[in-house]
This record gives sequence, structure tokens and C-alpha cells, in this order.
Amino acid sequence: MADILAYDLGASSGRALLGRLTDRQIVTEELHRFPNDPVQVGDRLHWDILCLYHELKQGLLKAKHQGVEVRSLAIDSWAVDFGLLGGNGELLGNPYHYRDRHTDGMMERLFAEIPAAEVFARTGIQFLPFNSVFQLYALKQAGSPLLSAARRFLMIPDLLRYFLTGEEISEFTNATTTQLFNPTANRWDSELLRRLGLDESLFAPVALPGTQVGALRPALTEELGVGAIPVFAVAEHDTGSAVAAVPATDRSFAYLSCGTWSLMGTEVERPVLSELARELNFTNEGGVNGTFRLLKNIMGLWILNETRREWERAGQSYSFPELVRLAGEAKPFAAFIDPDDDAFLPPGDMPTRIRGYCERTGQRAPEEPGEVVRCILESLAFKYRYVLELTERLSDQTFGGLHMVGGGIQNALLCQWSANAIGRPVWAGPAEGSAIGNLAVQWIAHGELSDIWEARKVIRDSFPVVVYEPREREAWEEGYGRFRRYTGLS
Ligand code: ADP
Ligand code: LRH
Repeated sequence: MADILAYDLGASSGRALLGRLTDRQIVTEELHRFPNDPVQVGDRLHWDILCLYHELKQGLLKAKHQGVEVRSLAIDSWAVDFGLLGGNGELLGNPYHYRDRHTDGMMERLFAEIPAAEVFARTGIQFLPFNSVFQLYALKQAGSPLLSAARRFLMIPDLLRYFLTGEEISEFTNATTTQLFNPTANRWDSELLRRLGLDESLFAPVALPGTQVGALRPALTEELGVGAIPVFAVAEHDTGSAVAAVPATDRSFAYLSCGTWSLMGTEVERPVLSELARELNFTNEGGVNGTFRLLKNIMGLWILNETRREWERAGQSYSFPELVRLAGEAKPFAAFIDPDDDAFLPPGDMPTRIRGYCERTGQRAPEEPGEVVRCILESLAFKYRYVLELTERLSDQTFGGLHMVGGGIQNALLCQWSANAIGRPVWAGPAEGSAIGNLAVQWIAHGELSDIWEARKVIRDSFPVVVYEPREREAWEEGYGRFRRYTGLS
């Protein structure tokens, strides 16, 4: 029997999921999982793109060894990052990690040339210092030889897909995250590119999710001893795939894609390009079926992951369940941070930065591991409430609850605290949202599911959703007031 293969590459790990759809039930099997560890070289932070490509091949080999006939495959990954190909079609350098510091100060410098309001009006994308536009601008400002030698810009999934197929094609959802794509004109923004001094021919033709964009190239089928498997474009931005998999019943719904990042928002029919959207720094990322994701990035579990890494470096190793248990035992509402403070964006010693934040804002800093983790998780839950209410205001909707998807839902305490903070139920599942959304778009392309709403129904019927009802309302309401006072979020 034929299966479909989804590669989902997150900022902390990657996986290959095999999916089978029978009698309107999805069954998935995790074929392969691998870490995605960035590599610091001197001052620069890179992704290990060839290692990721190697892992894609391992997934194909595992499928072959299990005797699986792979009917098609697709890749989704984190957004904004890219590789550049030279004139001979080879990759120039190793892609930069979006947390590399070369974009520091670039946003402000670019706005001196092109006003922020114009960039937003043209692209509908929120201002994050690492958007591809600022990365390219940073390369330009530095006179990078990479940029002068580049013939083609390909984002991470496009690039890996290129390695697999030899085809140079960009994918729509991920293209929108560059902040160089105009959703109204539905094309790369020629005027923006011109004013940035970027040659439009760098940018590849854009395919919509659900388009076949090649097949494994002959040299690869020969190398691995596998067939010429068709390769599809899906929502190659992982958040696009995750939202495609939200098992909502109501067309008006709020989601939180919870992994390294927390992406919170709603699905809309057309980009919201209002002054308020720009002021609140909401984004309009392209989605499947002509939809857009009106959402905001929240720093997410990155802060916890880096905290854990820091302790590990100091010789204290904790598993995620251990950290969650310690947080549960610590005193509630003792200290708060704004997870989106700039201090928490770059890699590094988060416990020290949290201490610094608390001292700056007149709070007693958390010291013990449980206290630190509690501070992070409570602060995230409160920030979710803050952003949920902004989403309601901006989209003129009221949400009955919040759908949470992504690996972060394995943190049951965070799900419960999120429900407590927002005062509404949290519906958690599926954890492998992005990979399942990736599979769903492939099934739609194959004509086995009619559209995204049918896919969402099948996903709802195939994967458990855990309901967290809000608890301890009074204490959490009072805590929210204190969170806002200390973080200055009004
Ligand atoms: P990404 O796709 O961004 O790499 P995932 O969606 O895979 O992230 O989510 C991974 C995150 O989920 C981890 O960084 C961690 O914070 C959290 N997580 C993973 N496993 C557990 C667990 N057993 N208990 C609590 N949290 C977990
Ligand atoms: C989540 C994500 C998010 C982007 C960030 C760079 O993995 O794709 O949507 O903002 O990575």
C-alpha cells in the first residue's frame, strides 16, 4: 500500500512522518527524527543544511528498507532563512541562522531608505529583525561576496527540494515570510526589490501549495536505489502547515502553534493591512486555499529550551518533564517577563537575562530552576492572553477557546496555564500539526480530500484533542494585572 511522506523541519528538530489515509482516517508513523543543531563558526551562526539534506535521505532509505512505496513527498520548515545558488547551480556558503546577529540594526537602516509603513503596505508582514528582507539588506550593506555571486535565492524547503529534484521553484506561503512578496499583486514586489538593489531574476517562480514541483532527480534515485518519487509544494512554511491541521469546526477560530516559537492568531480571507495591524505588529502570512494567517510571533518555548541548554552547559541536565514538574512545585506569580523583550531573541544565557529583566523591573529575580521555569511558563501564558485579545480586536471576532497544536502541547502545564490565563478552554492537538498539515495538502493534491475544511474534519476524527478547562480564575485574573504592570503591556 502506498504512503505519503512529510518532512517537517523545526528549529529544534526534524522528522519524517509517513501518512496513510483509509476510510477517512489518518494513521501516521514517525519514520525518522533527528536534531537540528545550529553551528556557530566564529561570529556567525549557521544551519547545517547538508546535514539536514543527509537526514532527508535517511528518511527515504528507512522507507525503502520498510518496503514502503512512497507515493509523494513534501517538505516544510521554519520560515525566513534561505540559501543562494551560484551561476553553476551550486550552493554558495552555508545558510545563516535567523538568530545570527548580522541583522542587528538593519531594520532601522532600511527604514531610513524605505519607510516602514510602505514596506508593510506592500507586504503585510510584521517587522521582525530577521525577516529575509533584512538578512539580504545586511548582506548588501556588508558587501557580501555571496550576494554578488548569487544567481538564485531559495528558501530552506525550496533549497532542499532543489537538492532532491533539481528544480528551482519558490513556494507561496514561505515566500510571503520574506517580506519581499506582495500579496495584493500576488508576486514578488518588483518595486521593493528595485529599491533594495536586488535583481528580480534572483527570485524563482512561485508555486502554490498542492502543486507538483518535480520528482527525485535521477542521480538521487540511483544513489539511494529508490523510484522517481513525485515531490509536491505544500504550505512549506511550517506555521502554514500547522494551521492547515488545526482541527477547528468553526470557520472563526484562534490558534496557537506552539513549538520553538508560539504563533498566535486567526485565519482570514484577505490580508489586514490597516494602520492598527501595523501598529500592533501583526502579520499576514500566506496560507493554503487562498487564506492568510493574521498572527503575531511570541518568543515561545525558545526561552525554556535555551534555559535548559544553559543549565546543561553548566553540568545540570533536566528533561522537559522534570522542568515542568519543578515549575508546578514553585510558588505562583512570583516574577514575570515579557517573553518578547529583545533580550530573549539571541541564543545565550537565558537565566541571567531573566534575572536582569526582573531586576530592571523591580521584581525579585527567580533563582531556583523551578522558579525560573515557572516564571517563563506563566509569562508565556499571560502573553497568550494579551495577544489573543489583540487578535480579537483586530479581526473583530470573539473566540470561544483556543486551539493549540505543535510539540509544545506535550507540556500539559503550559496548556492548563494557558486556559487559566485566557479564561477559556484550550483544545490541544495534534502535536505533529505541521507534518499532518503537510500530509493533508498532499492528499488534497491527490484528490483524496476535497479541501482544507474536509482535511480538518478528518484530522479531528483521527487524532485526540485534549480539553483544558480554565481553573483558579480569580488568582489568574489578579496575576494578569501584575504581569501587565511589570511588563508595561497596556
Ligand atoms: P519545533 O518544530 O519548533 O522544533 P516542536 O513543535 O517540535 O518545535 O516542539 C518542541 C518543543 O516542545 C520543545 O522545544 C519543548 O519545549 C517542548 N517539548 C517537547 N517534548 C516535551 C515534553 N515531553 N514535555 C514538555 N515539553 C516538551
Ligand atoms: C516557526 C517559524 C515562524 C517564523 C520563525 C522564523 O517555526 O516558521 O513562523 O516566524 O519560524
